[in-house]
Amino acid sequence: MKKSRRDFIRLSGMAGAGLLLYPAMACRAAREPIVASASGTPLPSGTAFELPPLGYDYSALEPFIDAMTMEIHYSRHHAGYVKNLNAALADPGRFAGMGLEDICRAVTDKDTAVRNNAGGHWNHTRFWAWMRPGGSTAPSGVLLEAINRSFGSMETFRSQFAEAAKARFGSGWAWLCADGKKELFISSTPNQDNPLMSSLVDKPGSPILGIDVWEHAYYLKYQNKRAEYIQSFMNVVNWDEVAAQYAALPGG
Ligand code: MN3
Repeated sequence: MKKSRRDFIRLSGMAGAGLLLYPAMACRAAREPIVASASGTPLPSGTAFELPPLGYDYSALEPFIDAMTMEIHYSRHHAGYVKNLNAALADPGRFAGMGLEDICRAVTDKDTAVRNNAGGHWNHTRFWAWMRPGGSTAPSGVLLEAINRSFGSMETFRSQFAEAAKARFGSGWAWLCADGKKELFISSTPNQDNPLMSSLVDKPGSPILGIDVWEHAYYLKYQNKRAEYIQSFMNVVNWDEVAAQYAALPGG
């Protein structure tokens, strides 16, 4: 935990120094801190949340995710959630001193602005790390065993995950989650909610993979063809990142 926190602080400083304009420059440093910034580690008091480095070029996921979508999604949408989260926490109340993940766990249906923007920040921070330039890797080891145990096969998982993403009405996310025993399940949430928000979801869990199915995530390239976008997303999944997040969960 100590290392994660140090990395987060270091990265926050880099982001403030202008690396946001050149996300590719942050490539090497982005891997660990993307997880760290979304962890439950409390921020030092008085520190605002910051947009983490993307970790790759806007064009790096072409042809599956186009550069203009990535640029707008990251520099406008994600940046907007960060800005609005900081505004919502200007008077932090019971969220004082909490890390982003703990805020997600604590929000209720009374905390509209914090719920939407803490969710937006956490979800997108993970989302960038769940994709990788150069095409999808493949799950292996204990993660593949867990997928096979819960869904029977990788192919069945893929079709059930795609179905959850397709079936989400309006804006939201579909998730691959682990429960307290590290058993996997698929779920879907509206808007910027996520399965950490235990008072707001049917089945709480720790998301280890998620797909953004808001139209802003795909409409420029795919228009109304959400199913094609979902297939393209599956072509750039960073299963090494998913496996690392699964391995880091307690329990099992
Ligand atoms: Mn989005």
